[in-house]
Amino acid sequence: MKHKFKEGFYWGTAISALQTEGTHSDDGKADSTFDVWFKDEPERFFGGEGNGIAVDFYHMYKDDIKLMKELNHNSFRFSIAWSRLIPNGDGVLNEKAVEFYNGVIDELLANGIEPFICLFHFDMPWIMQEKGGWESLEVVNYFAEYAGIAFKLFGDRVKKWFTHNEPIVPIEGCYLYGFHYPKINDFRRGIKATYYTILSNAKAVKKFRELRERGVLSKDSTIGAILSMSPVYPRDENDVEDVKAAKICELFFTNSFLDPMVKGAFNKELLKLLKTHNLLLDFYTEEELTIIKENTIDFLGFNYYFPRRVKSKDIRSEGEVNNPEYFFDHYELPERLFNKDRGWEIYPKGVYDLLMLLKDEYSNIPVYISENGIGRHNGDQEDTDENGYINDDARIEFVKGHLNWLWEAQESGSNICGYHMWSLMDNWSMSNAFKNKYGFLYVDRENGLKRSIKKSGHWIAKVSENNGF
Ligand code: BGP
Repeated sequence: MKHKFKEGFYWGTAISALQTEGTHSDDGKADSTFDVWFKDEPERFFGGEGNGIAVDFYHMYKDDIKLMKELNHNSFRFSIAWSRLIPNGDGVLNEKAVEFYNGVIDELLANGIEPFICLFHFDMPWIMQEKGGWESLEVVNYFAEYAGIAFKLFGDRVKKWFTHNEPIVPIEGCYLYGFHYPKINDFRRGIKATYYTILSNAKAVKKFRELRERGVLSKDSTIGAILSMSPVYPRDENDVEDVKAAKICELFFTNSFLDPMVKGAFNKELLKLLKTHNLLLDFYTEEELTIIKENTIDFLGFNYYFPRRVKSKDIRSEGEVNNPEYFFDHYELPERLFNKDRGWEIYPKGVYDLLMLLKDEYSNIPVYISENGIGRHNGDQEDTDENGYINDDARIEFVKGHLNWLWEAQESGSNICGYHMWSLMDNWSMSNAFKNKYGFLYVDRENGLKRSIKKSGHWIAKVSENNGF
């Protein structure tokens, strides 16, 4: 076998609460921004479908865990819905939520699957949004309190924790490009929310460390964050302006979160750029900067879907900077391989380039791929045979390509320790609703949400069993 992964390599998948659990508000869950937004503007969601019962992981988790076992998972990432666990936001627990998450954790452990828990995967409780969401220091403190509660409730069994999933996405969606509620287009507010999200990470990490030191959490528990990462490539690496454009893009989309979370300090070049454009806000305190400095993450998860390709501006920007694209244009590689259902370029080597960046510039922090995958709409349909079996060879090729480069990175000294695919099963997503199907499991929404394993699921089961391919 050529591609053998190191011992203890984590194999599995990821899901999030919002996208799979289903709301089930009769069991005490309060609204998140997505619930409210859907009530107001259902037309913003593909097919006019809200998350509703999603794929009902809330009731079907035991059977889903059986299927994970068939896929030979040794680990699995899911998220807690803050608005389910603490519906009023004030520390009073929803016992049904505690029961549900305990059930999931215990069932995973009974099946030899290590739980990885993420605290925030896009689903801001409405009550917190009303207090200002990530623009509010009060919400930051509530988040740290929620984190502490979750650590105490579940940390006796869960050893792998994450504060945020792709924290840049709510910034892009809520404050820059309008694809998440409250759909604001205001760079300065986005920068403020970025800062407070970073502070919330550090405060949750601080709480985690205190509890670990006091022996409430086991000594080998670790905490990380999950970032959405794309390598940034200039159109022409010999063109100074293109290279400069790519560098700026990287400052905004990579260094913004990675530097404070891993190195404990904001990137100096990014700060300089913000200052030059009068975007550097001055509401932070020295005490907060110290918290950020002293509470960096133990390990990193990153989600990789596509690379970013960038060129210098065709038309020079003028006036106020209102988003990062003030500084660069996106560029499409004419000969690129891409997923026509989703429009994203497929570039497996990107994963290697990112891992080398972490190795060389971020002290080779322990890292694992926390999402990677291919969202197919017509593709999965076209590959379905007359018995309803999905022969998704394209997904297998996609995974194989990325695993190949992951293995190359391992051989080149990367501290890579696992691979989670997005996703266990087809699920609902923010605004794309049920359009893009990412699962190793097909979910038959016409037939009681019945799950069945796709060809790619059978394939990955073998890879996981053999710890390579
Ligand atoms: C990631 C998110 C996931 C998931 C995925 C696919 O950014 O962390 O939650 O939804 O993207 O996105 P989409 O369903 O929009 O294709």
